[in-house]
Amino acid sequence: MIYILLPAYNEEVDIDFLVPKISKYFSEELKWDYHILACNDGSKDNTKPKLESLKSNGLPITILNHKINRGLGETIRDLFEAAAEMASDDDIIIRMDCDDTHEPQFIKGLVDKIHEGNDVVIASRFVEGGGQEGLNAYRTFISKMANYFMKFFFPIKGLKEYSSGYRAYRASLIKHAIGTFGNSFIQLKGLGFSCTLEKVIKLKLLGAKFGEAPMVLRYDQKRGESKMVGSVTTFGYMVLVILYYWPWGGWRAQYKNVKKFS
Ligand SMILES: Nc1nc2c(ncn2[C@@H]2O[C@H](COP(=O)(O)OP(=O)(O)O)[C@@H](O)[C@H]2O)c(=O)[nH]1
Ligand SMILES: [Mg+2]
Repeated sequence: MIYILLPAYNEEVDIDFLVPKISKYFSEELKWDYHILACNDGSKDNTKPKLESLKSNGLPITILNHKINRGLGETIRDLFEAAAEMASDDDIIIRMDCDDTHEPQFIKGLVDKIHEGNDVVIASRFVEGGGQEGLNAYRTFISKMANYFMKFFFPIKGLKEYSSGYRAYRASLIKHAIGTFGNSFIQLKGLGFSCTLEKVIKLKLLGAKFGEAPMVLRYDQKRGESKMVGSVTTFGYMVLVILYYWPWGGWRAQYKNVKKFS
């Protein structure tokens, strides 16, 4: 079973494009069992009724709801905890953006790489067959700098794409991570999209094996506004560097003796 996690904040427009595509891809091409877990994070638009009508039309979807907007960190925590409860060890959990920039057609490549022996596979713009469309020069530059920054402070062999939230995880790894870190699996909850990087760091501390599969980021298809607050997210990245190294070796020392994932 494949679980698809969708964090959704004011995504009433793009959800109507993305979700039917996921459903069509699974039922007509992959012919695999899948289940969507979507979290409406206190949206002020019609995201919640949209999700509910998709469910009443027979889509395999579980909807989590936050009455107030709690941010991506808490939403991701809730989605991963719910998925870990529902999934069996050999299931796969895939997290995508809801803004229709992450095409479902790349799921097969992610899953294949898990079956080749990786524990986490990141949908990457920076491998052969990957790329991006529709990102302006400023956003391209910022994204490149952010990825250099992450690679410098948190080197993982062979990994080039750190900031993409489109990833596949072994469900057994997520269960192991929640069992190990508890509520600290995602510790920086109010700091923008830094939770996406924190997950990589925490899984690296568990000895997870990372891989990448190609993805073309379709920013040209995004109809809603970006919710990325660059300043908060950048601050979150800095905090992660400090926590990872400091004091007395930071998280590297603190989690040195935890049971590794194998
Ligand atoms: N739950 C929740 N999701 C959010 C929030 N902000 C952004 N998201 C979701 O996180 C994903 C990434 O945001 P997005 O606007 O696509 O960022 P961008 O692709 O970097 O421009 C999307 O699925 C959003 O709906 C938030 O405050 N709460
Ligand atoms: Mg996005």
